[in-house]
Amino acid sequence: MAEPALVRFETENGIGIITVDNPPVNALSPGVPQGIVEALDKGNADPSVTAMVLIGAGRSFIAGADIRQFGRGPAAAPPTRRHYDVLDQSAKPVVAAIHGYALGGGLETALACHYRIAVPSAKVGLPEVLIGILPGAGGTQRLPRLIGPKAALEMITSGRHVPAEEAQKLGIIDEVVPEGDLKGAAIAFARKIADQKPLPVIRNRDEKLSEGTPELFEGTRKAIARRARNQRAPYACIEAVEAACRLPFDDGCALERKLFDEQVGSDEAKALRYAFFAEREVAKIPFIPADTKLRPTDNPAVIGAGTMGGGIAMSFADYGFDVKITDATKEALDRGISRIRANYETSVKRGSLAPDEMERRFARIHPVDSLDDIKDCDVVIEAAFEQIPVKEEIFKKLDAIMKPGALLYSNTSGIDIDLMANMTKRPQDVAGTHFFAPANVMKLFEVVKGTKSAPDVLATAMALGRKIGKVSGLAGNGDGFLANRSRAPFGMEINILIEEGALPEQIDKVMVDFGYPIGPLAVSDLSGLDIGYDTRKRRAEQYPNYRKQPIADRIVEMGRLGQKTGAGWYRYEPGDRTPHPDPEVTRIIRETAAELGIPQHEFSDDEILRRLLFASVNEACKILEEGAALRASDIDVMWLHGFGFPRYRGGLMYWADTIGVREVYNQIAGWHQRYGERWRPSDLLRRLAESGSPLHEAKAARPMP
Ligand code: 3H9
Repeated sequence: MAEPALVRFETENGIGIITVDNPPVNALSPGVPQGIVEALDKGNADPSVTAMVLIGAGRSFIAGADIRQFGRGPAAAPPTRRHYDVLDQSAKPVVAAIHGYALGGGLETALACHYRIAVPSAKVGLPEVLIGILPGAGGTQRLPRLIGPKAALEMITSGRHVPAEEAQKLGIIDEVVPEGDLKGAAIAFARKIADQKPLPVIRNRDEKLSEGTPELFEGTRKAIARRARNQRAPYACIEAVEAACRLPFDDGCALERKLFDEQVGSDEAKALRYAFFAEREVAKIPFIPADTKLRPTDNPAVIGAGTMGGGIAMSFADYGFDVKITDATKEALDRGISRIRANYETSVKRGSLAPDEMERRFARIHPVDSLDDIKDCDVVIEAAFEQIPVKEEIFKKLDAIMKPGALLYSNTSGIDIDLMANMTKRPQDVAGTHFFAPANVMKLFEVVKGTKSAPDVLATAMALGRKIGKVSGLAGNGDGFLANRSRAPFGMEINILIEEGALPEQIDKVMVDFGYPIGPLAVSDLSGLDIGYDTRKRRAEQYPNYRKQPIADRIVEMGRLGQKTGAGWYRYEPGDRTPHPDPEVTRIIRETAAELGIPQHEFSDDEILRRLLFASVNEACKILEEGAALRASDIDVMWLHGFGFPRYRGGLMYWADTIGVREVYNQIAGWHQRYGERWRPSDLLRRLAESGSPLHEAKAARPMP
């Protein structure tokens, strides 16, 4: 059977309709640009055609170049006529009819058309910077000519998706048309143009630019410096827009192309492309069919109005859900509701949330007195105290009152899901849905599989996470599940390094230079050191071999709980969050180390980085060995969205591959000899090193229990 055509051409009422049909997102894969060129040639050659419409089949206009083709070397024969140029030069006007997404090369295609219309739900953008490149098909030259360099610079350096109505205000879209019959509206629009004499073929390459001042570009460079640290793509974007203001169109395009070619094969671009595809992969659970029927989740409830429960309720409200929330006492519930309100008010004060939108969201959060008030909910997320008797009481009660088929999820970060599942007569309906603090901000949503969790209960949890703007990933039900377990050795190694003579400020600097937005010790001060202290105490009681962290304990026992007490690993001035290195902390470290007889060393930055991250790489391999993670790339996604790992380094395992699996293994094996058992290399790591297979491509060694 012949392959279906990627691009179709037909005529309707004197208008040529060019339809791109390359599911799922109409990427500009090989064959699509050529198809557009052929269709344009047909339309221009056909005397009955006066204007043309370019439209996408399925759910989108065109989502951009086919990212999978990047890094595969040059195409066998680069096209002699690029569809952007052929569009631009078409003698007959072409109207881009946009629904879904017009992104990257897709928006560049639309910009090369002479008119653009869109439905209100459509989004346009040049998100190339997010995959480590810059627009490479004239976007940096056409967009500033269309909407001015300032607005173009903002769109191109942020990569954000701009909704149709805003795009119309900016001048990208000529007309927003009602949803429903985009093709009909585009034909009508094209007819209106075709009736004019001479034919108005508007090419924005001809526009002149004026307002691009050196201050604008310097100001943008300064403004992005923090988030663009260690990256080149955002600066290449600025350079290309700057060129649009100073060079003729074709010269600007040549510079843009040169920068694009330099950037597309860079380590930064490779890592960001990897992250993009890893984020799509993490959504797939190989042992659950993709067409599994999901359970309803329209009517959620949260149990526990503490910091986590409140943040979870906000996550629902932020994405349009009406959510019920309850707590054991009226006081706790009232306190929780006040905290939610205060959190929203902070966002309003910061300017990130409009006051009326805040009221809308707040009104979706419904406090209720007791568990009986949530019995008809489709889904419950339990976020009560992390104590087994508390969980027992709640799950037994839920079992007794909830309607059949209701989803019983727990936000626990440390309690065995099976324990809770087995407190009910419906263990198949129970699973973990682990949020990361602050729950309304952090994107990671760890779905924890209990031994008896039903496939549709897991699939629904994964989908629910996505519905509230999270990145869902599946974890096995081991101690610490997946994300926290893989990070625990990183935290432990920080404390050991400090005992051995590294200072908090040195460790934080290494990690910030590496790309973290903030160092791990400054983060601990921000969240409060008492949380870790309590966890350590619990673990020490639970596990007799648990390695104590005497310096961290001593800091807390001195009343230094972090920012909230004005001192932790650092000291703080009143009303100021800047961490200042504290000689008192140095004294505690030196004194405690001397008492314990731990020799002190100087550490190079590289040694610190490797000690911290390799410890976690080894643990991640053990997790894969046990089948508690499906794929190494899932672990990477969890580090990106749960722990602020720098995205342009791909993720923990991807980064380790940039060092080399053999080197990572040899280093860990060496430390095993030197420091003992905690560095015992995982078998999986050894096997990967022996075969030279990349860490980031590793899969679970056995099925998830
Ligand atoms: C570019 O255009 C460069 C030009 O300037 C210059 C060229 C010379 N390519 O995300 P989803 C796949 S750079 C290949 O789950 P959604 C995706 O992997 C490009 N594949 O759907 C997934 O596959 P699978 C600039 C792509 O509805 C499936 O489509 N454009 C591409 O949640 C569904 O994706 C971008 O950066 C692609 N471009 O979100 C846009 N896009 O089912 C990148 C998607 O096998 N794309 N796939 O896992 C997106 O941001 C989102 O996919 C989008 C839809 C918002 C469009």
